[in-house]
Amino acid sequence: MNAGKRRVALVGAVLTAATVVAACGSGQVGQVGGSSTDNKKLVLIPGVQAEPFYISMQCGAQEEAKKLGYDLNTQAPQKFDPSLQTPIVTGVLASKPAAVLIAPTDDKAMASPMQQLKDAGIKVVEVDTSLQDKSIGLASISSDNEQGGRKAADTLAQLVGNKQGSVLVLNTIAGTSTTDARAKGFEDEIKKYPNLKYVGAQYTNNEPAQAAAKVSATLSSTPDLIGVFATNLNTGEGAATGLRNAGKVGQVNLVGFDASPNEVEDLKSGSFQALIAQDPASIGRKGVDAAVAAVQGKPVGPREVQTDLIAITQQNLQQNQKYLYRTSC
Ligand code: T6T
Repeated sequence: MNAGKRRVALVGAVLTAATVVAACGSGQVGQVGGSSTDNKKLVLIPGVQAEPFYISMQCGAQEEAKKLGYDLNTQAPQKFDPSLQTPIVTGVLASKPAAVLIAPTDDKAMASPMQQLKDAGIKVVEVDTSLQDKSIGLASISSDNEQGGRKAADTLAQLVGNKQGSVLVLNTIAGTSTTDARAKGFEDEIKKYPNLKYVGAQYTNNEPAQAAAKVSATLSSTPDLIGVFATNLNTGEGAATGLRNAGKVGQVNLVGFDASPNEVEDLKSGSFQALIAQDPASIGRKGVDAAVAAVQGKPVGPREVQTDLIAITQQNLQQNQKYLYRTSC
């Protein structure tokens, strides 16, 4: 055992002893770590702060926590980056909540800090993104992202009709479980349409400006570009800017993921032809349900829970208002 692990083990042992003593003192049967049944603290750690997808998730989680008599505190990194999310996890560990709901920003790099939560007796639930290691999170709540990618491919093919041309995927950061799955679903499904030539995926680092630049560069190198699939909100917003700058709105069909207020405005004005919207508030609510069940020692339910996805176009926007993301609760 190295020095770091020994320190974590020691802290874990002290926390366990302290919790048992406290619980015995109040006449209750104690559980280990942060998860005694009278601990009502939950923490949500989204992928990035001030972003409508995660704000909507937070709203759903907060509502559900309140209903169940728990306090939910949210702490998010400034960027979608495991080196910024890790210190948040470490700080949360010290505050000993009963459970943590987390959207890991990398499917491998976040395993070690999340394991520390688990080792301290804190219940861990994944919301939205997930780790490759399935042994840390008790439950994982997300959209069926691969199916979302397939839906994007079918929607794009329908929009293009019989025309021929090239299609591009703009992805975010490799190692993000959700967007990797969306790109894979799209890539598999687009093969069904021989009139569409898939020219591969490019990464935007989750930066709208990089997405806009990649669209401009691809328009120069691939003059028959007929479609773009942007795998998330920032990438989609940037791709729409790129098409506007190049005067290609409507000529190149843009299918985005998510439904931020900017994306919805861009759908109305025709920069996007379709958006694959998720249901982040449900992800938050179901995440809290799983976390509270675990804290109370009840069955958590299935480990993988999938929430709705819907393809929104100008035609069906009106009846799908409940899927549009929020910027405050
Ligand atoms: O698309 C969502 C989320 O599902 C993904 O994991 C990361 O990007 C978003 O937060 C949108 O920016």
